[in-house]
Amino acid sequence: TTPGSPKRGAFILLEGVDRCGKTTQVSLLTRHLLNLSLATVAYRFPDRTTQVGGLINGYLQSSAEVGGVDDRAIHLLFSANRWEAAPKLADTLAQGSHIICDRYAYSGVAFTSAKREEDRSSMSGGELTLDWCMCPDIGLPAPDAVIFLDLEQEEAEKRGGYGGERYEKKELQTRVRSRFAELQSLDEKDGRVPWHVVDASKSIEEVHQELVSIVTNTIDRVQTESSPLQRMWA
Ligand code: Z5A
Repeated sequence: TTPGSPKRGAFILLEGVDRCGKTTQVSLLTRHLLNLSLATVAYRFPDRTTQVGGLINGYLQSSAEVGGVDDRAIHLLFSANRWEAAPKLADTLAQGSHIICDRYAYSGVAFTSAKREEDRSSMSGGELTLDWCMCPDIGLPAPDAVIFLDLEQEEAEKRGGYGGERYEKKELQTRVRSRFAELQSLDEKDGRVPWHVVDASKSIEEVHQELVSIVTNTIDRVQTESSPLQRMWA
């Protein structure tokens, strides 16, 4: 930060399995910060409004039985969808706005690395290892905190049956949850991006209060320490 320029905003990421309440909490948090007159922007990935996002949307909404898209190709599209937003993310933060983001690179890695059992229509061979899946996202702006909304599969299912999208299946979601845990351990070993695991089975208001406290502390830390924006897995 040069003298006179605003302190950068904090980049807060919400991750979790399907139905854990990310969308609900992102909008509550965004409203909370805006009510405090703190400039805040909500992001979500995939961003289905771009051309790349349109391809992802078509893929997610088509039946898994309809083959033809290689697992690696779709993985790279999800990553491209983040890279096309990366300059805007970095700019927004540099201008002093906070970002509350619904899914990001951790979802990218967790879902692709968990899907092989599901997507037998895939034409690609070999393993989709965590390492392989992480590579395309190396260097993206890194969040200052990951908030993982943790929800048992049985609880998630009580929130309504899964819809028709390709990844909304019980076995896949269970594997995704354990991939997230592996990514959390990697970040904890690395010691740069802190994770906060929150019990998402509590009421919307209880979860919100817990997130407000994490977000407030993260903003304080980022702005007090003037910490520079980090890069994902670099
Ligand atoms: N994906 C990928 O493969 N690779 C990538 O790189 C990325 C994503 C970024 C679409 O994502 C798919 O893309 C997703 C991962 C994959 N596949 N799956 N599964 P998406 O973001 O578009 O969709 P989603 O994340 O699955 O969103 P969602 O279903 O809307 O879930 P949510 O945002 O976590 O939950 P919600 O909409 O806030 O709440 C769900 C319901 O529960 C709703 O009725 C709420 O009122 C209710 N709710 C929320 N909180 C509570 C509490 N605390 N108690 C009770 N009920 C609650």
